[in-house]
This record gives sequence, C-alpha cells and structure tokens, in this order.
Amino acid sequence: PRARSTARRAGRGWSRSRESVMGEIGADGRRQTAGCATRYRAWIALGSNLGDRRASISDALQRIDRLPGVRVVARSALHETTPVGGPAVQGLYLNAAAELLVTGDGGSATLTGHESPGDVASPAAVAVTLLNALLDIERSLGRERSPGLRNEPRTIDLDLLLMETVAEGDTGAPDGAHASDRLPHTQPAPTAVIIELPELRMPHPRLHERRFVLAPLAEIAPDLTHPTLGLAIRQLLAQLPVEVSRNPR
Ligand code: PH2
Ligand code: MG
Ligand code: MG
Repeated sequence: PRARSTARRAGRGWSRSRESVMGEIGADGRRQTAGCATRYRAWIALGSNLGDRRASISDALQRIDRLPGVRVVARSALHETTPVGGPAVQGLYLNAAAELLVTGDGGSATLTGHESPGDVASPAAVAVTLLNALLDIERSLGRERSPGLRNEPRTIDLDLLLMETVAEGDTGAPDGAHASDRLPHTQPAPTAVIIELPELRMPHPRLHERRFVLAPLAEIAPDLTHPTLGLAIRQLLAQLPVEVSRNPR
C-alpha cells in the first residue's frame, strides 16, 4: 500500500517544467486567477545550534508567517541532532521543517509585489524573492557568516528545499463535493519548480543525504516526491545509510 500511494503521488504531475505561470486579465484590469497557478507550496528546513535554539526557530517561523503573501501552514516537531560537518567542538542542533503557502502574484498582498496587469512573477522570481526574505530573517536573528567557511555554528539557518505550484481549485474539499463550482477544463496538477541558479538550486542539492532534513520533513510531507530523484520523502529517509558516530566512545 505504501508503494501504491507513492506512485499515485508521483503521478500527480511533478515535472521538470520551468515555464512561467500564465494568467488572464479580467474586465477590471486585474489578473484573474481561475485556472492558473499563482500560489506555491514551499518546504523549508530550519536549524540552530547557537544561542537560544528553540527561540530562534520559533521567531523565524513567526517572521516568515508575517512576510507578505506567505503563510506557515505546517511545521514539524523539533529534532535535536548531532552536527554534520563543521568544527570538532560545537553544540547540538535543533532542526525542524515547515510548509509555506506562497502567493507569487494576483493576490492583494504578495511576496513579489508583481501586481500590475500582465506582470506575472515567474516561479524562479518567487523562489529567489522568498530566498532573499529568508536570508534577511537569518541576519535579523543574528546569523553571521565568515566568508569561505561552511557548516559554521549558527543562530539560525533557513534552507529552501522544494517548491511546487498549487493547482487552483485545490480547496481541500473531497472529490465531487462541489463539482458545479469547478472549471469545466482539467485542473492543472501541481508542478515541481526546478531551479539551477548560482544563488539558488531547488530541489536543495543535499536534502536527500541529510537525516536532519529528511526526518522533520517526513513528518509533514511523507508522500511528497523529490522531482528529480522520483522518490517520496519517506523513501529517501528509509534508504539513508546508518550513521556512524565520528566520536565513538
Ligand atoms: N546544517 C548544516 C551542516 N550540518 N548538522 C545538523 N545536525 N543540522 C543542521 O542543520 C546542519 C548540520 C549546514 O547548513
Ligand atoms: Mg543548511
Ligand atoms: Mg543555509
């Protein structure tokens, strides 16, 4: 049954499409959102191993939820984890994952501010804007970066993992509940957003190797399919190699 539900999820339209989202202009000159995706689901990883780790993660989620056009719709529990990489002596991490609902255009309050008729934010523009907002929040919570150093201890790390379009008409209602409300044509299935830019790669290039990312993410999105690996998050977690402690004692 597990493989079956994964296959169904995988068949729900993840694709490598990079096309921008199309829309129509209504009589009032404003963008009509019916039948076109203007919203995205994004999954992020949170991590902290410096200062008040719990407060940093909860402050970060609050600040993210206050961004225009962004809502935090799900969050995992906090996971205390052993640092991977970085200095030999450093504190344990608290890690978590969250799901965001992001309005890229067409709403009254949007992340990108692209609201003029005919001006549709591309998925990549929405993702880069979200990334920059996350980096601002990191800085506001005391994140310091030393040039050239990776995996340094940090008050907060916010990583964009995955993003997909939200099919319009996805109201969460059960199939057939409001058949007459639905558009006559086929609803677009969610489409994965794949980005290869110097400043942002999505899916996150290391997410499938990291238990501290996959375990929290599997709590809130076990059936989400990794668009380039074709495996669900729960499968990626299950196939991770057993960790060997670097300081066996
Ligand atoms: N983040 C890293 C490197 N290593 N280890 C743990 N346990 N948790 C993290 O969030 C983490 C890490 C780079 O961002
Ligand atoms: Mg990170
Ligand atoms: Mg980061």
